[in-house]
Amino acid sequence: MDKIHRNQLYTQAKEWVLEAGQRIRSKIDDPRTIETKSNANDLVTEMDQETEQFFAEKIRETYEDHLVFGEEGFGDEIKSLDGTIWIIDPIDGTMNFVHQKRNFAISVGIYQDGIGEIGIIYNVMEDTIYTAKRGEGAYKNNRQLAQLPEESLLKQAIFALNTTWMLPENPYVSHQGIHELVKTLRSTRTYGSAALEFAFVAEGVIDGYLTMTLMPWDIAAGMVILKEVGGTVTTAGGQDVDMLNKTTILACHPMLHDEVLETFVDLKK
Ligand code: 2AM
Ligand code: CA
Ligand code: CA
Ligand code: CA
Repeated sequence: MDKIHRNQLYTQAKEWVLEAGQRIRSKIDDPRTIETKSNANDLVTEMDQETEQFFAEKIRETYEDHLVFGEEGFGDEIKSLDGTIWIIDPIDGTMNFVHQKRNFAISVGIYQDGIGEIGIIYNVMEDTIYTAKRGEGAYKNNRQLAQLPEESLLKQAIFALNTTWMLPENPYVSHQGIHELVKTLRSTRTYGSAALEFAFVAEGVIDGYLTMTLMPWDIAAGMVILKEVGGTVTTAGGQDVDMLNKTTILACHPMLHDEVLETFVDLKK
């Protein structure tokens, strides 16, 4: 994608994200219809659905040949990464949206033939927007984010970790491995929005994010943003991320990435 095209697309995408965010904010105190999906804690509201529909309609009206890959099913059936694909999570952190009325984000990644060109993560209630265009740096609002520092050590790092997969019955990581990781880290945080967790790593307010079950729409924007500040993003086993399927994620400073992979992430096969 050439720079002029990318800039035009970025300007349009950002405008729609801000508009969608404004709609959510204006309805934040409305009564909610909350449904569940795969289990009792997997929530979805009419606002998740309306917001995804908003994007799907705008994109289809404006860019006939673009495709939409979204969580709530208003997009296209995506079987390959060919073409221009908007990978959208209309509300990332639905549980926070429902329970806290904050700490959730709109996440939009635009990919061209599998390459992340644009990433936008909007912390709706804070009115904070993280953006990146490939090769042009990452921004928080109008301020460019610094490159990650040259050196980083696990013993001084804060990682975002979701405590549910640290339970004994988790099928992914051995008990011993995860205990060692938690003991070695300076501390952990759990924010409940994968997109914001990526944005916080890019911003340098946390140093890494390790998680076991994410979908492409959770990470598409965050990967573009984090790569622009020199972060490394792979699966928890160090492989390239598959942008079509469910995946594990290790997103952090390159030095920490090696340290986590070498020492602690002892994935169960
Ligand atoms: P969501 O709010 O859009 O569903 C919470 O730790 C994070 O994990 C959120 O980003 C949440 O996205 C995501 N998440 C929740 N359930 C998930 C699931 N079953 N598969 C993948 N991601 C999930
Ligand atoms: Ca969801
Ligand atoms: Ca999500
Ligand atoms: Ca969502």
